Amino acid sequence: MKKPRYLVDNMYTADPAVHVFNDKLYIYPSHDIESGIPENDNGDHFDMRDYHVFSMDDIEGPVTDHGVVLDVKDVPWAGRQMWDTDAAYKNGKYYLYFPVKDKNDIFHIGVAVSDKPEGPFVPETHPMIGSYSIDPCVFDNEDGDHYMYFGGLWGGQLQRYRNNKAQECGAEPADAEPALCAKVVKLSDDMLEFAEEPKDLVILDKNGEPLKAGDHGRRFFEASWMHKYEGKYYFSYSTGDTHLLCYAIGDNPYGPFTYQGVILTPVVGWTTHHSIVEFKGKWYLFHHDCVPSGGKTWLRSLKVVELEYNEDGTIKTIEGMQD
Ligand code: FUB
Repeated sequence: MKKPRYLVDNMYTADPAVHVFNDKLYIYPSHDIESGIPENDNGDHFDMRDYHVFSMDDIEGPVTDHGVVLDVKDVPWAGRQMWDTDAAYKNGKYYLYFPVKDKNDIFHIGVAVSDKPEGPFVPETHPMIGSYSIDPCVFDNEDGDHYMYFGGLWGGQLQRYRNNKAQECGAEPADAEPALCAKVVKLSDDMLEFAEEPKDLVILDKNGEPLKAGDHGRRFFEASWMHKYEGKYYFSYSTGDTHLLCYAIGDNPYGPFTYQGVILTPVVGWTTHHSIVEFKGKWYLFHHDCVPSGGKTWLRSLKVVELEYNEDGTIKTIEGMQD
């Protein structure tokens, strides 16, 4: 597959988390809707209310919609805005992790459980204790441990926190200060809670210095994803206001990670968000853009394109605006 392919044409879908379960691809996206809320820097126009799951037997084949698998009405603690989700498998159960604002408009991360990868999922009665901000990505380290990566700036509220505590007037650091970090945390054995305090996922430049808050072309903004390639850990993410998908490489799930480069140049639309997965011997980048909605940044559409590595393990940059 050399050209990107749109995957879903009867609804708007974004933020794809993709996993191989039982030899099939399962896609866990956000479900974008037109709710009429005006666009702002707080992301209020991303007013999503449920999740669908999709599956594919083949990368070129049909995409099956498994319908609504979790609705905001069924989450007792939820207020509004179901954003980027992810899923994981352990010991015969599937877990759906989702950020949603509580009734005081503060994002937390919830978890819902199913016997099947396609759901439906039954939510726990409370958010994961100690969780905050958005964009959970859950990585199976294939040694019995799962790690969650999370966080997002601006509307994602990460700037309100230091050392996992909410600040009175949380703001981003000054440009010359180290950038705010994505968070990484090991999950409990039962997959329902954090097993420890979340830690900073530090991204270093080639001189071993943490990226600075003013380095908008490289610093973490949102959309964490983790994958492993040839024994190395690849942390990828969006730079937000510079609209790039970038990556950094480390030797273990906690890092530190060293910045490497751009995976995807800007797409049509403000946000960019992705997952990277190996399927039947090839690697794919799932992502989204706003071409089908005519550029409405809150109405996005899923795409997939093949991703290639160079011999040294770096990733070949993909053009976001190719046909
Ligand atoms: O879909 C809402 C938000 O937009 C996600 O949580 C961010 O990553 C961005 O894609």
